[in-house]
Amino acid sequence: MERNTTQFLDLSTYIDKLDIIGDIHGCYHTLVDLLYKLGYKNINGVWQHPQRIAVFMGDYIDRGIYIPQVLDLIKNMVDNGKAIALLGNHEMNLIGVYTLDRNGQPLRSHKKLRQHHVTIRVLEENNLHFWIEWFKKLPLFIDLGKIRLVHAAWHDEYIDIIKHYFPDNYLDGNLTLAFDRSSQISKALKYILKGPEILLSPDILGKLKRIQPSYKLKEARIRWWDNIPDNPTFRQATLLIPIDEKVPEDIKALYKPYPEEAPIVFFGHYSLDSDPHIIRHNVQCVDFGVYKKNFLAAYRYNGEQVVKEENLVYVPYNEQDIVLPSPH
Ligand SMILES: [Mn+2]
Repeated sequence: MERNTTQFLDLSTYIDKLDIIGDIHGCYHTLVDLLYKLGYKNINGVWQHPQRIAVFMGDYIDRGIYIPQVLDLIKNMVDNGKAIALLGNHEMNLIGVYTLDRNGQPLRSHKKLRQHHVTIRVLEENNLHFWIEWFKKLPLFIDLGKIRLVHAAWHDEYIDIIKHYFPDNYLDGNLTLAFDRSSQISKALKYILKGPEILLSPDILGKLKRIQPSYKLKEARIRWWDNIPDNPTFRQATLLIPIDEKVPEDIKALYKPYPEEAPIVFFGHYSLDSDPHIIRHNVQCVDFGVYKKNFLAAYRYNGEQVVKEENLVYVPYNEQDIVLPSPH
């Protein structure tokens, strides 16, 4: 089997030398700040560390305008064996709006193009198609035994479905089922790339707008790693929703808590707006919301059994990065 160039690096050789970097969303200057802080240098156009490997957790595009620079930097590292880049839900969405089914219809509705307005504006059309092909080759998850890496959420059964459907671990072949919401493979991809969610009612959204004006989603993201109590409140069951009303759905049907004794799982996606902190001994989010002008974070993994606060390295949003609001 021909090896996919984005996955040729044997990460198991670097298991105790990984720098796991959160969602960048076009914030190139902040990324350079973080790489400097981690001891990486630009040598002949390739950012690198003498001993370590970077793992990028997906969501390179949308929101910030320096997307071409971010993509070039990451692809150069990947091509030179200095980094691995995972697929994020934003890249998956972009693939969907530009891939046609056999009737010539996009796999993901063009009504969803608005999410990508910055990406489409800053990439030339040719480059847009080049990058979409590159995204299709990015790994969907990585399981190194001792640690696991995925854009949003880990779920053993869904990972097994993905392994079965995409044995090369990237979005190759016919993607129709992957974007058909009723299929098992689309549910599996949605879980690992977006994490489990609940749709918010207009009533809850209204309350949220008053207490948390920065909240822009229509869904609530479930704390999937937690053993959430029965009949929980939004505050207990979700992220970034400090409301003490009960969740009206059976939350247990929507997610599977991540076991306390499982390997450490690293993910991005959640754009947390607090200071970077440890989530749980075997659960670590590395996305602290750079596009919200918070932090770009990395976890420096050195082979430990439980995550440690001192291995979180982060830099504040760099004002040279320009983030454009999503149109409504
Ligand atoms: Mn994401």
